[in-house]
Amino acid sequence: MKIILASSNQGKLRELKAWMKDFEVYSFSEVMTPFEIVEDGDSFKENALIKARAVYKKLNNKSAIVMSDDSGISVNALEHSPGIYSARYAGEGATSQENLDKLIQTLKDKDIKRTSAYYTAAIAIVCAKGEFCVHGWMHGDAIAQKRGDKGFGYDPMFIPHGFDGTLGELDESVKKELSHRSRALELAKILLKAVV
Ligand code: ITT
Repeated sequence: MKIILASSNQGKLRELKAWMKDFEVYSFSEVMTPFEIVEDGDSFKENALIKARAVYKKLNNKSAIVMSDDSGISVNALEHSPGIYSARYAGEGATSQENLDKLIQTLKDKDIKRTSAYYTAAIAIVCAKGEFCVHGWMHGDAIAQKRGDKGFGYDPMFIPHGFDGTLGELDESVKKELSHRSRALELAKILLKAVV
């Protein structure tokens, strides 16, 4: 089964491709000229559907199956921000390093060293059978420092429940087992089997 991933985020693409070994997976930039998708939804679900829909429409191939991932980190003490704004927390066009630094600085400004946080992933599938969306979450703590260089995005400041290290320090197998993305993917794989 051939699946097109509507994402330009290299960290996500690496994880999605590694975790979907039993499927033939391509990023949309491998099958078409990449184009800008405006993510102006009010939820992870809406933004995931906007991305998958845009790529499905552009492919103009009824039998295509397009999958997208909209995700982010939410810090309870910051009224659940940055949430859906995780990719542009430090401003439009900000790098993941700038977003990470800004979240650490925001915690430091509030004198917070460690606090509850969670990641959310919404995975959307758009194909001839319709539009679908599933979610996954990972809970833990955000800390006001970077530790480790594994993973991507906010991983160096996130400690999953039950561990001492950040996702930047822990073996990648831990994230693969526990993450918001893998939990959403487990459900997405069930959906995929139903839509082909
Ligand atoms: P696409 O829309 O092209 O998929 P994006 O980076 O713009 O890429 P999002 O709008 O979903 O994707 O933004 C999610 C941001 O949240 C992303 O840029 C990361 O910084 C962060 N994020 C999401 N999942 C993460 C994870 O597993 N580990 C670390 N950071 C993550």
